Amino acid sequence: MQPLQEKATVTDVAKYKIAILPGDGIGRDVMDAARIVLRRLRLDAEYLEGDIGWEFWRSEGDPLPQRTLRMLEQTDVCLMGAITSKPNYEAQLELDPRLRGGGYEYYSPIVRLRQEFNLHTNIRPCKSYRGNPLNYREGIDIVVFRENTEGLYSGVEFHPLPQELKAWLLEHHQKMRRFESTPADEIAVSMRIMTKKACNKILTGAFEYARKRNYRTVTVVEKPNILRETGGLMLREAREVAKRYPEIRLQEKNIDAVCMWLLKNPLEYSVLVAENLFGDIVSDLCAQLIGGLGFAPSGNIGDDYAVFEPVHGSAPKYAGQYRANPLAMILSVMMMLEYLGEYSLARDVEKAVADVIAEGKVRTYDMGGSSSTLEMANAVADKISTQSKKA
Ligand code: GGG
Repeated sequence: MQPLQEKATVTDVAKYKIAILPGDGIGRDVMDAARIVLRRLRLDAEYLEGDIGWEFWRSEGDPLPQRTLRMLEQTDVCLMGAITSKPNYEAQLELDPRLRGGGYEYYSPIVRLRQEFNLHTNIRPCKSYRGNPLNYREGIDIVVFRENTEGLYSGVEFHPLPQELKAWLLEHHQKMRRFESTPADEIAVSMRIMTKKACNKILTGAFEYARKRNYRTVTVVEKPNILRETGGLMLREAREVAKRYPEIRLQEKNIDAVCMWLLKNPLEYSVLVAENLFGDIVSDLCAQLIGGLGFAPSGNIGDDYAVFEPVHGSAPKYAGQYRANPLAMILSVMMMLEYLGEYSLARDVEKAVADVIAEGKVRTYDMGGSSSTLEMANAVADKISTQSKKA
C-alpha cells in the first residue's frame, strides 16, 4: 500500500492528526481500502499508525500497548480496523512462553480503549442503501445508541467467587441462598454495573440525535421486568430524559421482544438506545437487516475523542485475502468526517457508496459478486472523483 501521507495544503502543519489502528485479520484489509478513499478525498491530515491487537498480546502481554495510548493522545481522532479478541483462558495459552506466569491478564483492547478515553456513546447506523441485493427491506434507517463503558461489559468479574464476597452476598441477598453450597470455584460472576450518569448520557445523546435528524421515535431496549435494578434505572432515566423532547415518542421494549419486532416491522424503528451488551446484540441484528456486517459502521464517541470502526470483527480466516466488504469501514470514514465537521466530504463519501451499491457493477463476495476489497474501495474513490469534477 502507498503511504497515506499526502499533504493537500501548502503549510507544514496538517489540519488534523488521525490515528490509524489497522488491528488484526481483515481489519488490515479494510483499512487499506479506507486509505484509498482517504487519499482520494485529499483530506488535510497527518496519519499516525499504531499497534493494537492479538500479535501484541502474544509478544508483549498487552494488546493495547502504552505507546499506542500515548500516540492516540496526540491525535484528534482514530480510525480502527478490527481486532481479534478471545476469552482470557484461551489468550493465556497463546502468550509467548517467556511471559507466562507473569501476571498478564487479557482484556479486549477495544473495550479498554472505550473505557480509557471515556468513549461513552457508540453510534451504529444501519441504513438499507437502495439496490443492495442483501437488503431485508428497502427504506430501513435505524441508528443504535449503545452505552459503551459500563453495563455487562464493565469488566468487573470474578472466578472463583472470593469467599468474602460470597459471604457478604449470602448475608445481604436472599436469592444468593441457592448458591450457598456451590463451591466458589464453580461460580463465575460478571457484574452489570450501570450508573444514572451514563444512562442519562446515552439517552440524552439518542434524543438529541433524533431531534437533530428529525426521527420521530426513540426506543429504549431493556429488560426491566427481570433485571429490575439495572433495567429499572435505565427505564426511569429514559422517562425523565424523554420529558425534554415532547416531539419525540419514547417506546419501551424488552430486548427479546424487540429482536422479534425488528424482524417483523423494521420500518417502525428509528433510534434505539441500549446498555452495552444489549446494544451490541441488537446492532448485529439491525446490521443483518441492511445486508450484514459489511454495511455497518460505528463511532465510539466521547467528550474529547472518538474512535471510528466497522462493527464487524477481524474474521481471521479471511485475513489478507482482500475478500471482505470494505463499505462498513468506508462508512466509518464518513462518520469520522462528520465528527470532524467535514460535512461536505462526508456527504461525498456516502453518495459515492450509495451510487456504487445502486449501480451493482462492483460487488464483494457477501453481495454475490467477486470484486475484491480494494476494487470496491477504488469504485467508491472513483465515484468521489466523478462527483467532485461535476461540482
Ligand atoms: N459481532 C460483530 C463482532 O464480532 N464485532 C467485534 C466485536 O465484538 N467487538 C467488540 C465490541 O464491539 O464490543
